[in-house]
Amino acid sequence: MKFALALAAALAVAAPAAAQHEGHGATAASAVTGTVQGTGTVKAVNPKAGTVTLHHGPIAALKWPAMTMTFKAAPDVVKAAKSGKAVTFTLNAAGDQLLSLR
Ligand SMILES: [Cu+2]
Repeated sequence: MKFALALAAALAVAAPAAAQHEGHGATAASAVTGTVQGTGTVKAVNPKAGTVTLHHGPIAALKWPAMTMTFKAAPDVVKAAKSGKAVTFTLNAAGDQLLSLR
């Protein structure tokens, strides 16, 4: 996780983004390029809606505090998500799509 944290810090310095995330308030505007890493726990999986709900730790690159939120995800990512599982995950730059988790 040291690498991921360093990366997140680098991204936070390098980028201003334009993502407004419900629940993150007005400070969520961040210009991140590439992807964003985080860690958390899967709280719910909704294959029908194509969403995964995570309780994630703080994500410096997006200026997010720890919180629970729901992300859109591709079917294979939704399939890999298991409720209750601790995961390391990757989001898109805007922080509104879950790209992968493990
Ligand atoms: Cu969040």
